[in-house]
Amino acid sequence: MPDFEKKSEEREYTRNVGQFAKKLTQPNVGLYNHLRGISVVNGNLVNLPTNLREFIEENVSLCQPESIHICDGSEQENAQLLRLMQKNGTIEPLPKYENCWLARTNPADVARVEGKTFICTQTRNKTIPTTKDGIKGTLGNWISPNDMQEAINSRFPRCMKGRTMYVIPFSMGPVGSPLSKIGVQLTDSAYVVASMGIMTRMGNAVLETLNNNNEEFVKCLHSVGTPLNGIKSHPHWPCDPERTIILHRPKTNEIVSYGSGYGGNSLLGKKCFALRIGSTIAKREGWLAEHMLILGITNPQGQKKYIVAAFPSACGKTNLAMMNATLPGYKIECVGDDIAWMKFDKNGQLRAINPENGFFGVAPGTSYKTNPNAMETIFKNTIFTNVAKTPDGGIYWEGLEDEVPNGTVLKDWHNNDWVKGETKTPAAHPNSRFCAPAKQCPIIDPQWESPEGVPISAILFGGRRPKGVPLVYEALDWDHGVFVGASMRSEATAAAEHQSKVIMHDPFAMRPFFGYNFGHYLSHWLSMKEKSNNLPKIFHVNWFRKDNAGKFLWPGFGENSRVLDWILRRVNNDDSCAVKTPIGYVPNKTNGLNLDGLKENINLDELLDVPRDFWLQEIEEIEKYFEEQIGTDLPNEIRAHVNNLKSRLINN
Ligand code: OXD
Ligand code: MN
Repeated sequence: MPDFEKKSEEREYTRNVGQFAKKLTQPNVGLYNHLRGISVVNGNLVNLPTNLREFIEENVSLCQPESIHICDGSEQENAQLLRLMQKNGTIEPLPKYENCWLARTNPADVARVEGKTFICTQTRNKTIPTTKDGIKGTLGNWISPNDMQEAINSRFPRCMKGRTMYVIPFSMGPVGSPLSKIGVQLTDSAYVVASMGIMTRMGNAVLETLNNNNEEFVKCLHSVGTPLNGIKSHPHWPCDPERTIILHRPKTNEIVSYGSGYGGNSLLGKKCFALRIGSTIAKREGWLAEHMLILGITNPQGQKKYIVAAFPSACGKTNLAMMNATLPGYKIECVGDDIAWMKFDKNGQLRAINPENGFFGVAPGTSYKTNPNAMETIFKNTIFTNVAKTPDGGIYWEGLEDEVPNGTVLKDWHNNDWVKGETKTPAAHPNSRFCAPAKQCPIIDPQWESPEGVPISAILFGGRRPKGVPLVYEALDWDHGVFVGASMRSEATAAAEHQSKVIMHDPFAMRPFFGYNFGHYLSHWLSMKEKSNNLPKIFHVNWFRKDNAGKFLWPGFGENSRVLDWILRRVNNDDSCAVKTPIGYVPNKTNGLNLDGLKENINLDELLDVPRDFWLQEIEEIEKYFEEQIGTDLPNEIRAHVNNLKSRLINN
């Protein structure tokens, strides 16, 4: 079709949808639920608040779906979506378990795409710090308003042709909590709807809150897209990897995602809303949106405290959040495994909610040995993606070797035969996932949905550091703690498109998730100290230190309760268990860590050592990183801490 004809057809269509939109705003509009070929197959547009109806109409006009489905969040709706996906080959049942499903993605759509994720602000410096000349910035990607519009214009028109547009009203956080926020995602993926139904509170209750309070909502538009040359491979998992783009406009609380159906790219409540847009809202409103687990820990005296912890993707946040403590008398309960929204209350107590409603956990490595509570969580009402399947309709991934005999022929994540003990390629993709309801976790905290949030006593930062970084250390004060968060580094993971094993800077475990300039984010964190006389203490942990032979020095998992015990003692101002080093307080070697009953021999000298040469090099590296990446946006307090650490190391 010549271009001008295409344009005139587009104009005609826009006019039609415009009329459709106009009619929808008139009384009795239910009559028009089947208008101009766009049928509303579930729900009724007339019942929606005007701002939501306008959002839908605009994007119907842009994306031209065949039908609209307003999600109510009911069991029947979910069952209907599952049936549809089964029919289309998107999922298959896992008959070994109760209501569990396996999805296999297009192998080109398996992880978050950090390089294609952008924040849109008028000026670049609002989004990313100004880097030193010639240095490529690694703290997010900026896009101008014009380029964002261009990116949308070149991808979205008619992108939902022949498909259903689902309207997902969802709440991040318990519906109605003062700490919660509402979003509405439009998507053409039933898989996304089913997953959002697990990961968020979704459906009519949220619509009611929107209606009653006339609330603003975060506008999320998502399409799996269609490649320019049409879908050739994997028709059960449409996507457009070459043109995938994830866009955020903080000023208007908008998220626009095109081309991917998987994970953080498409479940827009998670990274896009709860972290990127969330952090910009938090900055405006004076709170914190962080990539942190939340757990409750009760000691043998019955004293309960809550802590949050920020580790980069796939560093064991889910394992820690659901840990079975090995230290007698200790109990861990899980509030959340990935994201914390935190605010100081009027008494200066930091309180946190988990904005999510489910776990989207990395499957490989999860086992009865590493995380029995996750295993108890995931065998009903769960969607697994890119894991392998056993002949009896169960799941399999690397880490479950003890569960399946050698010689068993499985189907790997590509749906090819895979022989246990023989085939050399991984059975499951390294970023394969389970998506399971949080309430199924056997150790879910009784307060996990508390609308006011749980009180936080300690903040942990951490990462995978094979060398030099002790098992645990405590920051000297709040500002120093912010410096520790800013200095975080870790081995890269499979959750994104990076190669493994490189030690990467990942400040606050937020590097891929900042919604605004990291220098300004640091100032925001520093400013929090004005809000309280009772600030949580800040710690850094590293379960992954190795000896010279490459062997882990610490057993990790449930034994990490011993580290939490030390942290609680520090929170309770026990000075007898710590010694001061140039980097902060570490457990003293005589009565620091409680090692009673630990089977392994622990080399405490190596595990807790703070090697001067290593740290002199580390601080050089951190200073270089700050100068190159944050430049003039680095707050003076953080610069002072670089110099202070240097002189403590030199004078020690
Ligand atoms: C996640 C991640 O999926 O951090 O939680 O990548
Ligand atoms: Mn995460």
